[in-house]
Amino acid sequence: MTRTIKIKGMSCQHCVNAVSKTLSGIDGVQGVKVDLSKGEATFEELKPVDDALIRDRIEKAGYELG
Ligand SMILES: [Cu+2]
Repeated sequence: MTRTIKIKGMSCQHCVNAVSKTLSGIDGVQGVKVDLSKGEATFEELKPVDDALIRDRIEKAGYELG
């Protein structure tokens, strides 16, 4: 399943890389694409991924789900 999430706080390519790496590090997440101008990340879920886990990892990386 393809999922798109909104992420607040990204301002440059460094942020894009940090968010990509963070999401890619979650078990079951693959093919992460981050759109800086839209403030969005799109990825494939190979298995159901807990929303709370995504939120937690994004916040630990210094960003916020929008
Ligand atoms: Cu940045």
